[in-house]
Amino acid sequence: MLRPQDTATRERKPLTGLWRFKLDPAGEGRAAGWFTRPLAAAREMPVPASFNDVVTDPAVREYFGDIWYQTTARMPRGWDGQRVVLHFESATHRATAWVNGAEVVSHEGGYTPFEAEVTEHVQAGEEALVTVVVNNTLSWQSIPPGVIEDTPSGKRQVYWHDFFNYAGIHRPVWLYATGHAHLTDVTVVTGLDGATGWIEYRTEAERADGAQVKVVLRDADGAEVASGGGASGTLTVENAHRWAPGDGYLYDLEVQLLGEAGTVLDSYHQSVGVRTVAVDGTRFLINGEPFRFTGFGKHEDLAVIGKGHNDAFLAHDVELLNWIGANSFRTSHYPYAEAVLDYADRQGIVVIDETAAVGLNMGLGGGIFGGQGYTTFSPETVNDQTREVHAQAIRELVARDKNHPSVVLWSIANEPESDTEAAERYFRPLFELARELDPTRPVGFVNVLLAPYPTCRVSQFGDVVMLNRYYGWYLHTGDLEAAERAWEEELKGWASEGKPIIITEYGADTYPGLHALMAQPWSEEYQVAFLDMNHRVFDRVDAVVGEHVWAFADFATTSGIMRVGGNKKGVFTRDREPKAAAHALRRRWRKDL
Ligand code: GCB
Repeated sequence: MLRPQDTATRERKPLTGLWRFKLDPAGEGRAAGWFTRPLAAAREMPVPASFNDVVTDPAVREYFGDIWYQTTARMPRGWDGQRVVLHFESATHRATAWVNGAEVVSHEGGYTPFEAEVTEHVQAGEEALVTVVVNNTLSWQSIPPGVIEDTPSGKRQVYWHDFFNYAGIHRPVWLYATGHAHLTDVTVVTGLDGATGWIEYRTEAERADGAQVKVVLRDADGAEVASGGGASGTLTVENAHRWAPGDGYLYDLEVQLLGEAGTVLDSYHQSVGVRTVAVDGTRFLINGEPFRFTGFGKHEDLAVIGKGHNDAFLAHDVELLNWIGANSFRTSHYPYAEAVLDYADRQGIVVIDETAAVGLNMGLGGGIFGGQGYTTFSPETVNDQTREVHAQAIRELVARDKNHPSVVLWSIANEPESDTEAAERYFRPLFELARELDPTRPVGFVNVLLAPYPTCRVSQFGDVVMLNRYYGWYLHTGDLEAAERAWEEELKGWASEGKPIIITEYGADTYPGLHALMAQPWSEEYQVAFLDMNHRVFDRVDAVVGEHVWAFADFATTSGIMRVGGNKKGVFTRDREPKAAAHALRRRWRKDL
């Protein structure tokens, strides 16, 4: 699937703004044909945004089930005779859409795009009724999973990940038009041979019998540097300007589909960063040079709009990453908006790209250790069907993000159960799948403290070891000396595996403004001391090639005794003000100061 674009042959129209919105607790809307007419008794809701924090009614905030969104869009007059597509960048966690009463598409998974051709249901110059039913219920067969429990006060959605289950239409929705003969996919893989770069490209097209493909590569100044023809091929670039951390240099590959007499039937622009990624022993190499990750696990999480994408916060967050000396982040715990990855490409920020497979561990719940009363892997819980949904999530992640130079590593799950035979059986084929889909990038998963060295049975499949560890917080709370000893011992065990180790999470909840001379947990001083202790340990273990603090900013969670107005492990507050730890990290990471 290609991202909607405005090009010489393509035109798009955003459907962002206020949509009609209505909850459907009785689940009656489909049978009653709510998609055939304007939604009755609807309120208005912004798109893109989560609906949860826009409202004032707790019952709406916590609602799970069918949620209807509807808008009316006028087709541009110039789209007569064109192929028209309705495209969603995401709808959380699943959706079905109708155009003028006709069902056009259904999609499972809250963080990847989907689309449908709607040509036969619309008319240029006329209005079209676009209706979507989004469903935010989590089950054992959703990624992430959850269950609905019966409680004395009614049904309750339970899930095991430590962030609020925001839902709605979080990213832009588009209508776009192309000619009937059109490109459907472009893949680029890049390599380096000394100063020479090469770009292997593959294209796919539909309704394009007899059409030819022509490609032109231009540098950032617009000068043509290479060209070629054919549905696939290889271009070489002498003295290539490499994409590198901190230097987001991009070439533009224009792919044209040509008809008889050279008419341009379709044109698509793919940005290309020429770089390589490899793992060599305990080193993580970008362009053949050892790379050390500094940065954070993040969230898409903002006041009022929840997981709604916002360009101002994107630009500001990247300013803060640069200010603090972070060269990378992980899309914990789901694929982020595509605009985020485009921006990371242009800014030279390195990304660990994660699926939404979080919470597949019944030893954990909402950041709290302790049995959840279920068995993780069983025919009734996380089962073969779940694994197929998980596999599809990996396919869609790779399909969406394969061309981003910023993405250097796939993370196929966060903190699943990983010390059992069932876990080994579940994950082996998923690693095989990820490798088959993308042989060019390393693959890993994030290991939890419940499967410490040497008990993990899944890390054997990874090219890198990714560890979330909370020595000094959940373990040895307040006793950094004991934490330091225990942490170093475990880490040295992992180092003996001979793979690069990235510490994907380490962090301490910190209430901004709380101070303690004796560095007590929750104080700003303790967060600094906690990070210092971790850094001493990392600096003694050569195999550690990355440190991602948990978390970039404070974020919303479900409520509970372990959370004070959400998770407070942010180095920045939710509104992006620095805690003392931000300055301490800046001193460690900004080598130029
Ligand atoms: C973890 C999870 C993350 C939580 C964090 C915490 O290990 O990966 O989602 O928010 O711990 O703060 O407990």
